[in-house]
Amino acid sequence: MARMAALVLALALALVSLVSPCQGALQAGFYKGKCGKADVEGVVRRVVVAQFNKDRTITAALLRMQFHDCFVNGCDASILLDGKNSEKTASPNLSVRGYEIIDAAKTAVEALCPGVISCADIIVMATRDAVSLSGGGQYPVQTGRKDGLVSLASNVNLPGPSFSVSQAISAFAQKGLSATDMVFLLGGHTVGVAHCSFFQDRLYNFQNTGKPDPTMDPALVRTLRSRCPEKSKVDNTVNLDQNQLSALTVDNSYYKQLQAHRGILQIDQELALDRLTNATVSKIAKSLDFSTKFGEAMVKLGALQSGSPGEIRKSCRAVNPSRSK
Ligand code: HEM
Ligand SMILES: *[C@@H]1O[C@H](CO)[C@@H](O)[C@H](O)[C@H]1NC(C)=O
Ligand SMILES: CC(=O)N[C@H]1CO[C@H](CO)[C@@H](O)[C@@H]1O
Repeated sequence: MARMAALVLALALALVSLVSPCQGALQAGFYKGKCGKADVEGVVRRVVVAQFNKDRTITAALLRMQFHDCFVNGCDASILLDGKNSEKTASPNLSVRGYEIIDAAKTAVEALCPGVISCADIIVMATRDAVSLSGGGQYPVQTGRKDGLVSLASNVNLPGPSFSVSQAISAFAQKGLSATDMVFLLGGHTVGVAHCSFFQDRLYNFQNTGKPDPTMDPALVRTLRSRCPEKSKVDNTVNLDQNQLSALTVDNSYYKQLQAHRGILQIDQELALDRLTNATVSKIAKSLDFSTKFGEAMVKLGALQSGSPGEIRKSCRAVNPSRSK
């Protein structure tokens, strides 16, 4: 009897998956059985582990890459396309890096089953693996994305580092992400670096006052001024998480630093001060389950889709030849 019910249920599910449109149907383990016996996620993970062992900063590179890919036109690997006016040439992309990690993973999966695994999915899988290697959780990613056919610098509408909290909230709301999702996602700044040019104004001439940002810990102002001299030609970098012990670790110390007025970007610091987000920051700073919640927010970021048809690219850097003509 129970077996009968299970059979009926399985049939019903099979039917539902047949009639529902493939576009947008992301699921955990999408590639299971689609590449012979190969464990696609395991193959990607091995590539990421090898790269991570050479350079622990790839976690930051991949997190930022996923944000920039998913936030512009959905997660469709449009960030990866080379070309004169493609997204990666837009100024907010200036320092997006890690393209070679995606190329290496793509080469590894293409060798097993060509034309099956999308570059968009590789970004999301590789980011998850790097996050877990850096002390975050091993969250279950969804896969089944197609790679986009369009990448235009003029479509890049990412929020800027001096956005107010309410401006940033509305930018995220336009993508269906809540203020809480946004606070968790900005937790990506628990790793990685920012160039002086993105926060220089806070050190010397905040909002044309001729003074530093009064919300920044004066000791941090001094440290950052020596790293970022006022009239320097070189654009140095500093850690986004100013707890030097955990600057490479995915944990909640970023939020604790914000509470100590040691945020680097203006938007970082404002999260802890604005009444729209300060309660969430306090909660996360005290919490023990940041990894889990961060993973859930990354899955939501990964669910953003453009709705336009796509393909499985042969090379992550170019649309397939039959299309590009
Ligand atoms: C309001 C939203 C956001 C703004 C304004 C913003 C802005 C920035 C800026 C200005 C930088 C410095 C870039 C540089 O100096 O080269 C940066 C770095 C970074 N961002 Fe964001 N970001 C936002 C959201 C996010 C999200 C949602 C994630 C990921 C979940 C993320 C992950 C990163 C990482 C990991 C870095 C360091 C990259 C590296 O070390 O190579 N950011 N962000
Ligand atoms: C958030 O900020 C508001 C206004 O600045 C303040 O009244 C409130 O107590 C703060 N809440 C928390 C949880 O810090
Ligand atoms: C990696 C990459 O293509 N970066 C580009 C980002 O945008 C600037 C111009 O805005 C280009 O010069 C970079 O090459």
